[in-house]
Amino acid sequence: MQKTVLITGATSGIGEACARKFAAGGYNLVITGRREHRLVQLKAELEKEHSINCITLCFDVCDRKATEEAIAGLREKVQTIDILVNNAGLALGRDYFEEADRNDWDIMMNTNVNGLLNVSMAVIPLMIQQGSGHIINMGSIAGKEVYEKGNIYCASKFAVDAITKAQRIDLLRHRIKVTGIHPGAVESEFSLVRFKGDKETADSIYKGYQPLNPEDVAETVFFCASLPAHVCVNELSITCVSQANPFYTFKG
Ligand code: NDP
Ligand code: 8X3
Repeated sequence: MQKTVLITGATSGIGEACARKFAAGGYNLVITGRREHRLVQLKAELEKEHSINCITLCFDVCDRKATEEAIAGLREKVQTIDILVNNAGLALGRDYFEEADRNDWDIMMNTNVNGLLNVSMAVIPLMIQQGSGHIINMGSIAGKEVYEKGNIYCASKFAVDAITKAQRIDLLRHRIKVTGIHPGAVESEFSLVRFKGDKETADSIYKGYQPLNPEDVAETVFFCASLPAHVCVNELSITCVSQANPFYTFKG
């Protein structure tokens, strides 16, 4: 039986690359995001290229009711959700703590933490019912070490790390694997979003070295999902060769 993977934030970057990788690997897909036209376009492309089915769900992960309804509607459409990639997330702003915009903080915490909880709580009952599952949460090296002006983005990713560990412990008895992936700098729409459309600043983040690309992270996610049923990668940090951690990137 073909397996199904649900990927949040599949309209760009890492999530989109994961959708392409899993489709090429023969998985059926459930792809989510707020930009419906991108979901529709990706579905058409992947169903044409690969012998898979792709369901699109357009909702905001911060909206608990919309998340619950969208995922409840899957019960009639898919037999199982074998893998959940909790990837939707963002950074907004990069400011000193006392100068930051509280609204940015609320959006980051709501998306990166509550959004991940909303999706997890909607999918976990299905995994319990089927007696297996694999949750892959997108953390960050920013969830391992706090850097200057990273404050609440870092806090949200530290929370993702703690939630990942908690899920791994509490879901053991249901045979649900839980993996945390912690990438360093990845060139995607991430910085454009973080710097609110300021392309020059966003581009400057990736100058002078070769960052990861979304496909590099998708390879890693797919690897973790492809291991034998009794094996779980608990966590994995991945950076480009020029980056050691949030503080040290060799540019030259
Ligand atoms: P992108 O901006 O390219 O993609 C972010 C995705 O998240 C989009 O598909 C977006 O979809 C979705 N998303 C954001 N907010 C919401 C929301 N409220 N509801 C539903 N979907 C939402 O960034 P990346 O691919 O780089 O980021 C993906 C994940 O990887 C994030 O969790 C990020 O924190 C993490 N990460 C990124 C790194 C990087 O350097 N790029 C490094 C480490 C971790 P839409 O706008 O259509 O809703
Ligand atoms: C994104 C990586 O270093 O910009 O999570 O915070 S970083």
